[in-house]
Amino acid sequence: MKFTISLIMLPFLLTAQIKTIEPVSFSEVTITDNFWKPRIDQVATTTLDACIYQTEVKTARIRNFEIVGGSREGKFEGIFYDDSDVFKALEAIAYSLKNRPNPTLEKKADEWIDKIAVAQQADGYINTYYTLNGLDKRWSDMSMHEDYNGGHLIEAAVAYYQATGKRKLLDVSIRFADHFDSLFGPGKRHWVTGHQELELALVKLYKVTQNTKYLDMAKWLLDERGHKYAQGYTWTEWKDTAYAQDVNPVKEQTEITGHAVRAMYMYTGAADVASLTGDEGYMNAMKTVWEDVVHRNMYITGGIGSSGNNEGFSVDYDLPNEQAYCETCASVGMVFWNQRMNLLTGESKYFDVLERSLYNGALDGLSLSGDRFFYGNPLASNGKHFRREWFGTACCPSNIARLVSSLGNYIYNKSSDALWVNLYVSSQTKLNLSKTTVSIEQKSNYPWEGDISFSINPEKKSKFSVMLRLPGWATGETVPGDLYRFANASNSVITLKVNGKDFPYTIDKGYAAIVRDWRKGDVITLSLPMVVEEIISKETVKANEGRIALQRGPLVYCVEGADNAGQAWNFIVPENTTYISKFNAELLNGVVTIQANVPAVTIGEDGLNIKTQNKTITAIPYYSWCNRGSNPMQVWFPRKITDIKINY
Ligand code: FUB
Ligand code: ZN
Repeated sequence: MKFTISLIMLPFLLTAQIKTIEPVSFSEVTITDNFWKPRIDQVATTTLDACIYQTEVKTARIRNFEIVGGSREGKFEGIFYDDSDVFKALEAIAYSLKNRPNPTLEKKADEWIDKIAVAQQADGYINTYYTLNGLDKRWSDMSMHEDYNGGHLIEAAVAYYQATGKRKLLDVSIRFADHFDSLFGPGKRHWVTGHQELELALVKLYKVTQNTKYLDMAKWLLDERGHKYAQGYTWTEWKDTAYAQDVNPVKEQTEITGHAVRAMYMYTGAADVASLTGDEGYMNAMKTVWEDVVHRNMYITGGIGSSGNNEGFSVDYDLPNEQAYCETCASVGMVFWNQRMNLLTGESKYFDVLERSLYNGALDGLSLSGDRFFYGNPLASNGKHFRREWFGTACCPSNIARLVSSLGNYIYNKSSDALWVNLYVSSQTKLNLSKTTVSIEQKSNYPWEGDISFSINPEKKSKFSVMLRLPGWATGETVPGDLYRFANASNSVITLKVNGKDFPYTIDKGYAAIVRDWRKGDVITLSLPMVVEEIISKETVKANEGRIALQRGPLVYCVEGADNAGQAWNFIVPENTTYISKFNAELLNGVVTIQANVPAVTIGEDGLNIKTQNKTITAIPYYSWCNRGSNPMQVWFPRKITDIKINY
């Protein structure tokens, strides 16, 4: 029979081709890592307790649900998006229950879920703010986060169902999604979400239910933007169309604008929709906007959204250090979006950026004690910043908690005959590759050391590809684009061996491709050069003029007063400085420090003169600063004395 491809079939074929790469779920990955396992355990034992205490005891978030459900009397207390924090905490609990089963925690989650279910209206609507302040006003103001709250409900429900098999919350979320669908969509009312989130959540709901209605809704929501459909509606909270990424249709967008978290969530949903539908308009727009973010608007920490005014982007290259807003949630959003971009394209550069945001901008949001948080993550401090127990707008704590506890989602991708290793995190997983079951064990002391081993154990001899990400920082590319570059290209090389012998790998989209017949007991060893690199930023970034930053492996470093006699702003780092790095198990839960002997400026005893004398400065990983009280801190160090800001 002759087989021809019709134009109508093309999108489906594209979809089939694109969809072949998928992430290995956190539920199939056991993390054993020296760096991450203690953080994941700490989220389970400490961070979640803090979230539960704040959500249930210190604030009225759970009480609002009880009042709606009738088990308590009272009025709504809090902010209209507070329900979302309950859902995000539940999502973090779900991942955590899989990582570390805990019947008491599960009982608490079930209790919350019962209260949420009772608070759902008969038509599927769920929102404590409007239910207690007048249901007649619901869905009248696109900026009031009803859909944002609903999106977080869906994400929590999917995670809880996947972790526990319990579907009560999933059913609540399906009723909410169906309620939304009954009001909005083609031929019904327009809706431009004030805070994007529902798009990516609906994709998750589609994946778990396989009901294409939810994928269509996600795409419809994205298609709604950029047509001024919001005009004529009340927008209490919205500032302008650029703030809300509503100037142009998403498919025609080329520049990043506005609120950073909203943008990240929207582009995550758009990349998801592009992967699942093969829609080239979304694919191309995503790539262009991503370049605008990474090439012109991203901090070296992978943080984004420099301006506090709009909690987002300002103009290109406006990256102030001390005033950097860099919300923790925006870095978490960078992790989401870059994962989806990698799935869409197969290119490793998206994981290079993801790794940067994860280990630096996002992880900085969580204290080493697990119960203090940063909302903003500046790259310089005069010593007045401090970590807080909670915030009035408390989006960041549960966001970092859900990210850390779902880390297993980001380590591996798979197809029918290939495994991609995206993150170097010691872990075990078992997969079907080329029709056989393969156990994989990854081991390293990353990010402190660059030697990584993989035991590959197929049940029977089999040919498949193992693709190892060659991080940009190890191949001489600081960050994709030219915003940042290494001052001196290091001569260190990457080595890759299979069973102790050099393997002649090819490079495919930034991954070392090892294609061969694998047998039980095969071992890959990858050695990445962990050297201290000086980074220079493009001259157009005025804040970093005449300055360098330090990076070792994936970690960006800073100098904090606590290690430097209370000072972090009084030294210069001239060219040809020598750096010594060493692991200090006693410091900050164990970190590699970088030390250098450099000129430091002090004010003479007479108060009339300044003098310069050499001192040893100690730099620590950026994520670990401000864990010993408030301290001055800097990431970008001056080369010359004229660039020292002596005030600090
Ligand atoms: O609007 C909900 C959350 O509050 C946003 O994601 C954060 O940026 C903060 O504005
Ligand atoms: Zn936040």
